[in-house]
Amino acid sequence: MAGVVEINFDGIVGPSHNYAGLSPGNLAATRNAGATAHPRAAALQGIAKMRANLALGLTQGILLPHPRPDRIWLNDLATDPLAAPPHLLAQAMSASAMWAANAATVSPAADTADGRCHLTVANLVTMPHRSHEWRATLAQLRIAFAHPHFAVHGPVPAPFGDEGAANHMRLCDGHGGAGIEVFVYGRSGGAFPARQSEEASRAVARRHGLDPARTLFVEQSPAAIAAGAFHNDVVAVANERVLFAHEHAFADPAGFHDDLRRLFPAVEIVEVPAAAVSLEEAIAAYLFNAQLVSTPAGMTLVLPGEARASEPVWRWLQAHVAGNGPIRRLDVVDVRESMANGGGPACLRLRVVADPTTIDPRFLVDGYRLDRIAAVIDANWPETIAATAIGDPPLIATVEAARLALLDVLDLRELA
Ligand code: SUG
Repeated sequence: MAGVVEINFDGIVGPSHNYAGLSPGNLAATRNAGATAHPRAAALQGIAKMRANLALGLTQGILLPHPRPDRIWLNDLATDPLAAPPHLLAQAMSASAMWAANAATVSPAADTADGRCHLTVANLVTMPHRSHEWRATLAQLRIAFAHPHFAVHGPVPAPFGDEGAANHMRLCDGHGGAGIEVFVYGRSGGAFPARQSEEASRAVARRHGLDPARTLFVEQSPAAIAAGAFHNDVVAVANERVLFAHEHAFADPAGFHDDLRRLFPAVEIVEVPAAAVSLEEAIAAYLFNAQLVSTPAGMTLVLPGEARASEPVWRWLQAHVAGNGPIRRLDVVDVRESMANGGGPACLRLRVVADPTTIDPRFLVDGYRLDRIAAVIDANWPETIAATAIGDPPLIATVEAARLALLDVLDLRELA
């Protein structure tokens, strides 16, 4: 199809962004539980990242903050923001929808039986604060991808945990061509939950009409989950022919690599050995939670500032770029407010391969539209949220009004 490109849809950081420590197994979020958050700065950091992506020549989209607190969810639990116990209120107030990599799994049209681009909204059932995201995500996906070129699916039923694109990779010769889709699941039993179940991954592949001969189901290494890789995208990322992963990302790396080479002989596997960067260091610095993107200037890794601050990580990257490796450029962005909750550059975006003219233009941005969004954030997002203030009625009123102001500017009042 003419005009097919990869579009990164970034979740705009919502006005309720806070540090409540709601995600066991996500070490950054646990470490920062109780800290004071800066929603305005967080959202502006996200906007700056989008501007950097535009400057790289990429097509950029957005997903919007969800209604917070989630009154529908609280109502289903027979409570409301004034009466809810603190843990439920914190779960209803989370801005976790900013991590758009967990919004859905996307299979581009070139991979599917019916030639449409399929999206399955993630159920996120493992974490209570994320389990209620799917409804507001689905509402947006149905608007943004209403064109018949797309098929938008509801969530895989519980209890099969599905965390969306964060546990999915695609290797291909060019984004518009047919790809090999790789679903990475975890097995439970360790200290931390394995959020992606094999059952959910297989269900998504069936729904999307993927060719079983071009689809792989790969187990995440229990050691990676134990070290804090609560999603595969914390230890691996793929783009076009390149798989970039830590040595200990997968339970059986040799078997996975063999399968991949058999299905896609052109694959270039860049594995970072533990001897150069330990699993712990890679997870702390979010080396792999980077956007690996194709740009006119060559394949670029969009990294968080924390990766540059890590001596072993930066040394490895410098050596790779200086050598003949497939990653040609490094681009560093500051997303530290999101990082403190375990969300790096790759968590903040959902990749969709499609012709931009088939997408509702209200979900696409250029510099001018980002200026307008930034102005709304500047004027309406709280400057700080202390963990003890999450349930304060004046804060709730500010958060709700801020989101409505954004919907107005984007002409998306139907999401109110
Ligand atoms: O699900 N953090 C998110 C981070 C998600 C990162 N996404 C990807 N790796 N793709 C999570 O653990 C913390 C929220 C809190 O504790 O308040 C949180 O939900």
